[in-house]
Amino acid sequence: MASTGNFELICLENPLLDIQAVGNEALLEKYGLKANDAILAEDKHLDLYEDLLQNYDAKLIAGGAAQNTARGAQYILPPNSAVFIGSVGKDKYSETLKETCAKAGLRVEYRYDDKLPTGRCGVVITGHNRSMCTDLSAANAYQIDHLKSEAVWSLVQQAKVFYVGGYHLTVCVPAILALAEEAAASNKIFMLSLSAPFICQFFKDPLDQTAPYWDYVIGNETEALAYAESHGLNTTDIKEIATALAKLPKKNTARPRTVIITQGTDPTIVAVQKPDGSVETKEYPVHAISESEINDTNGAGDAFAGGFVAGIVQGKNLDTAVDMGQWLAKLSIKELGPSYPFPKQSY
Ligand code: 26A
Repeated sequence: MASTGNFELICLENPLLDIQAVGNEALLEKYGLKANDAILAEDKHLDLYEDLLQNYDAKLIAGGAAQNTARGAQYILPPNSAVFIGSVGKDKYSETLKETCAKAGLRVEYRYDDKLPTGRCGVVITGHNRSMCTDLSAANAYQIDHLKSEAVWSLVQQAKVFYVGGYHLTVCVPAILALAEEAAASNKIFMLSLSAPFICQFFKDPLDQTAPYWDYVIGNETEALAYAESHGLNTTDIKEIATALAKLPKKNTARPRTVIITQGTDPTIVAVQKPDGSVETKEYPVHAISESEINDTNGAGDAFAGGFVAGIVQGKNLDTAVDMGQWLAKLSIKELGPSYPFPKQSY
C-alpha cells in the first residue's frame, strides 16, 4: 500500500466557488472591472454572478486561491497530507466545494456559517487575462475560535508546514498570527502568499504584522511592484524588491527567509537570506508551454505555490521545489480554471 501522510500541511484562506466565463470588453466595462485584476465585490458588482451564469455560459469551478494551492499540493503528496481551513455557508455551493476537495483527496475543516452563503468569485476571462471579483460572504466570517477548537488545533499542532493565502488578511488576522506564532515557537515552516496587488496596497498594516514570521513568501511581479510602491522601496527591479523582502527582520532566526516571485512566462526570481545577512538571488526559467496548449491561466500562481509547497513538505531542496511549482503550474494552465489533470500525472 502507498504510504500516507500525517497531515503535515495546513492551508488557511477563503473557500470560494468560481463562476468563470469567457467575457468581453463590454462586460468588463459594465461592472467597471480591469482585464487583469482581483478585487472585493462592491454593491455595483453583485449582479455580475447571475449575468455570467445567464448570459456567458459560466462554469462553476472550485476556487479560493489557497484552497487551489492545497488541492495542488495534495495532488503531489501522499494521501492524507494536506488540510484546508476556511469558512463556508450551509448550501449547495459548499457541498460542491467539499466534493471537489474530497475527490482531490484534500481534507477540509470548514467553519459553517448559519446565515451567510458560500463565497463566490466571478472570473471574467478575456484572452490570457482574468478579472476576479469576489463576494466573500461566509468566507468573511472566519473566526479564530474555529482554529482554536480542539479538533482543528490538534491538527495544527501535528502539522509541520503552514501556508496562508494573503487574501485572508482581509478576513481574520488573529487566525493567521496564531499559525505564525505556532510556527515560530516550534520551528515549523510558515509561508504566506501576497495574493493580489490590493493586499499589498490596502492591507499593508496586517501584511506587515505577519512579515516577521515569513519563512517563505510567494508572489508575482505585480504584487511585488505593489509592495515596493506601498512600502516606499523606490525600485521597480524585481530582484531588488525580492532582496528587500528577504532582509526584513525575522522572528525565527533558526530559518533563513526565502522570497519567490513568479513572472508569468519570464523566469521566477528567488532571493534567499544567508547567515551573514547577505542575500543571494537566483533565476529559474519556467517550463515552456506552447500557445495551443494554454486553456486558461486562472489559478496558475496557486498551482505554482501548490507544487512548491509540496516540495517543501517533502524536504526537497529549493531548486527542486521551484521546479515542482513550475511543473504543476504548467499542468494547471492546460485545464479550465484552477484544476489539475486526471488521471494523475506524477512529477
Ligand atoms: C479575498 N479575495 C479577493 C479572494 C480571492 C480569491 N481567493 C481568496 N480570496 N479572489 C480571487 N480568489 C481566487 O483566486 C483563484 C485564482 O488564483 C479565485 O477563487 C480563483 O480560484
